Amino acid sequence: MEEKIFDLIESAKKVLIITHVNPDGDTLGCACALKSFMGEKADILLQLSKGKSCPDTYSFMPYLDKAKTLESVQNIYDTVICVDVASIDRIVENARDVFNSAKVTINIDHHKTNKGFAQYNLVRGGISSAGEVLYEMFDSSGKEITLEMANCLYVSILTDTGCFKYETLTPRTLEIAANLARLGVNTSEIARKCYDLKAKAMVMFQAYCVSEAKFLCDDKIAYTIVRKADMERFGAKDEHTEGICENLRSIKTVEFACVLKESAAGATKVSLRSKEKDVTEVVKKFGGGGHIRAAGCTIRKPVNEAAEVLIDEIRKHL
Ligand SMILES: [Mn+2]
Repeated sequence: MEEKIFDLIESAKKVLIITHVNPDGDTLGCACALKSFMGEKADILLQLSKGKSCPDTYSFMPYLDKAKTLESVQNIYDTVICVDVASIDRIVENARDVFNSAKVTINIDHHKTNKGFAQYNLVRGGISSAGEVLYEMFDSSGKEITLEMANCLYVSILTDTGCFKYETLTPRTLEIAANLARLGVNTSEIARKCYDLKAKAMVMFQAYCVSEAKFLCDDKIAYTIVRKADMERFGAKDEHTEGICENLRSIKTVEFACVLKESAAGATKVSLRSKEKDVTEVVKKFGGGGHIRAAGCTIRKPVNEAAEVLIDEIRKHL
């Protein structure tokens, strides 16, 4: 499949690279690496809801300033490549039309819940990051990985392994990281850009959300609610909620950590993390997906009601 997809990329005339909604380091790293490789013929699409911008953290990455948005994307692509996109519902609005009308559709991913929604699917469930999957594709092609591509792939791997912490990390992942470092990636600088240049509003807002957390079942379950009014009060942006869940999970007793975020029209977005349990089993009930220790879903209820049904479900898996 690597070879086939590589051939398709080489022969494509106009390519749209689709990142997932609420873009993270992995999807952006893959998109920038692919764009860097393909040059002029490729565009990146950022699926941002109206008035939202790409996370500031990743503004140092190349090509994102010229990325298309859901409003500006046009139906001019013969090939689309989705990167780190777990399912077709993570492609929204105009992007779905572009996807559906493309001659060739490609899906490069590592979510074990990915069912392979494109014509060509390079899906390696359980691999650390989509960036690692993409690295292997470039590596097996024999083409040179430039420093610019290496920087982008390093961002993918660094962020999706939680700084080389998660159990998806294998000797091969570390080998790849070492290869990228040999190509000239400044690993400490990238780590600093991804983790140590946070907005004050983010740190203060997260401290507040953690202080408001509720604990259940002998502190095995921890959850906190992210309310729009609180975000406004702190001047926090959507991207500033990244990391709250991991922070709660880092408490010794906590097995399940959840963040419930007030979303549009009485719906609630849920992020779920665990230490040992498979959280995809929990979010499955609500139509969600993701990874074994990190998954998400949307519950079509206001936050307080959503918290109740979610906690009821989690208790079954304790
Ligand atoms: Mn990923």
